[in-house]
Amino acid sequence: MSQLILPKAWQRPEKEITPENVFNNRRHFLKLMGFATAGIAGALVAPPAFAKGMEAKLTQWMIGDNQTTGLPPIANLKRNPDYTYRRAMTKENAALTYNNFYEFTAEKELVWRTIDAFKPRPWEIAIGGLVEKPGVYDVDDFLKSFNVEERVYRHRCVETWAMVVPWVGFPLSDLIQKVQPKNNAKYIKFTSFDDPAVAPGQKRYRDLPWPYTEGLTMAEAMNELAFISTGIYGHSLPNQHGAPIRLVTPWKYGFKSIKSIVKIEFTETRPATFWNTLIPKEYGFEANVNPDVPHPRWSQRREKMIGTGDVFATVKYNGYGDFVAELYE
Ligand SMILES: Nc1nc2c(c(=O)[nH]1)N[C@H]1C(S)=C(S)[C@@H](COP(=O)(O)O)O[C@H]1N2
Ligand SMILES: [Mo]
Repeated sequence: MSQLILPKAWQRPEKEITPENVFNNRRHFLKLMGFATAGIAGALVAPPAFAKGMEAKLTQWMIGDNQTTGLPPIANLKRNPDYTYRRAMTKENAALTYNNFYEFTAEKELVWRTIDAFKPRPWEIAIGGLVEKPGVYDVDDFLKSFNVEERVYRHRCVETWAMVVPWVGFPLSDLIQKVQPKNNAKYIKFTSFDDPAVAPGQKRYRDLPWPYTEGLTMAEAMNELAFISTGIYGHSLPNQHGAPIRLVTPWKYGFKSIKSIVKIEFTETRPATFWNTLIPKEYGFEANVNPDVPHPRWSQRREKMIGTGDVFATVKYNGYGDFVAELYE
């Protein structure tokens, strides 16, 4: 199906895994998942107390009152006023220090501390499958042809934490128009990197269905809300948010918003995806935010903002029904 020629670094290293390791690792990973979930009610209010030496790293990311990462600001950035969020913006230090990025660790407070070996440059992105213009591009060359804007979006993790952050990027539909999918393309599949040498979670939980993958229908992908993010808070993406390029689908649970993309493919059939493969009963392919459909292990009626601990009622489609409800009628 795919015409891609994959660079060596993306190929899964042939590692021997014994059945015993597979079982223990998977059980441990899933246990951590459950544990993290049970901790939600208490955890998120303040950024964690950092171990000695780690404060310096955070300070390095947070320059003065702007709480920026120290990454250079993006010039002439315009905030698109079409997307209202009706909630207080999350402070950057809260978003930087509470992440889901299972390639690194299953513990959200620790992602930012396990991510320095990961290098988002140089980076290649492959476009393939049912598309007129397949190719492998240097990410910076590829991104040059898109105009970035800022959009403030709500984000709702399936595990009930939420945030409001200013993403920098461009509509996914711009990318799709550029690469010209064929008429029989029905889905778009995204693939993250696979490199256990720099990602301790991938090394430890080697039997999970890496690389992380996600997908959308073409209609969802063409919706104006679907966004390719290359930055956050006015600068490029720090590692923990999915550098150098990620997806943002704010009407869906956060796990759909795949980070650190290396491959985008157009397919005729629905692609297998990471969480859906691992636990299909708990993580559906569609995964639209919906307070009326509980997760098998917890209610989805309420959500808690990271940084402040404010609790809100969860809204269908995460409040973006005006944009997307028609896709599902
Ligand atoms: N590659 C990859 N992408 C990922 C994840 C992940 O573990 N790996 N976690 C997802 C989940 S569950 C959420 S809630 C968001 C979190 O994004 P943030 O850490 O930038 O807030 O990223 C999503 N994208
Ligand atoms: Mo999530």
